[in-house]
Amino acid sequence: MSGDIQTIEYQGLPALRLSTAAGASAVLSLYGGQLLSWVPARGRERLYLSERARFGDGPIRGGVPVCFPQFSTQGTLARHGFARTRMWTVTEQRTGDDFALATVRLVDDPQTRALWPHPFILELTVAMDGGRLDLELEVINSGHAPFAFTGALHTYLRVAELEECQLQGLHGFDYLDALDAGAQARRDSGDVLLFDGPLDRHYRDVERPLLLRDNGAALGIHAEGFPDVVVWNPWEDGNARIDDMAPRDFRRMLCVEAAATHRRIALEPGESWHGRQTLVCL
Ligand code: TA6
Repeated sequence: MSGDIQTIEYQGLPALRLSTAAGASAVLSLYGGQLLSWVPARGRERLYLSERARFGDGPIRGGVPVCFPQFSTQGTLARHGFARTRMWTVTEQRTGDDFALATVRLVDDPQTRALWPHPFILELTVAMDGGRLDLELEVINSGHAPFAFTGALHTYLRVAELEECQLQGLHGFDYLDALDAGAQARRDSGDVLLFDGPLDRHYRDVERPLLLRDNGAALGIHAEGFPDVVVWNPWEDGNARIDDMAPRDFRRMLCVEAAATHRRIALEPGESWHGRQTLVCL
């Protein structure tokens, strides 16, 4: 038996449902090129998707939003750029005995050029087998002038209980605290990162895989190409200010994002860049 990819409608949006013979599944929305669900074989849902999420009306709260060509408010565009609110198209679907893979693409058009004057091709490839998910983002400069961008795979992990979670691997790396604007970079000195308050940290040049322990389950988080890691949880007060998240949902989610934030990535005409985030059930 082989994997399967179906074209479906998910909350009114066109989407792909990927499944593998071993029983893993994922849902990829063409709105935003956003992964909305990932259930590994014999496992539980690993992505947080808000029950109050809006679908097709602004950003979708949860899954893996693609932030491009701007991370957060690091520029003049709307926060996290426009890729997460555009319609993408499917360019490739493949399945094998133990995997399913789909690629979706976003290309510049008059609306994106009115916001950001650069021709580009953005491709997101989602590949999974029984217990592993790879998300690869490729950016191509298809124009005649150089451009530079920041961005991220803004992965919302679903956790059983945030206060029981431990994130390992960030020890010794420098970070900027986005909750303390203007502060100098600090160095993480804890063995593990624990969660007992709001957090919005931009770690730089993280060269090590991370491990998230969550109520007995362990998830490996690895990035290639993306130099930075953003860890975000709004905690109770921040949660209350987010109208598309149910109260106290902050305890069920943790964003661990593969990001390019502290240095813009520059591409000459014809050049491309790619970055990947891999999640592995351990
Ligand atoms: O990646 C962390 C962050 O930039 C936070 O500062 C935060 O507010 C968040 O992303 C969510 O942004 P959004 O525009 O989706 O509400």
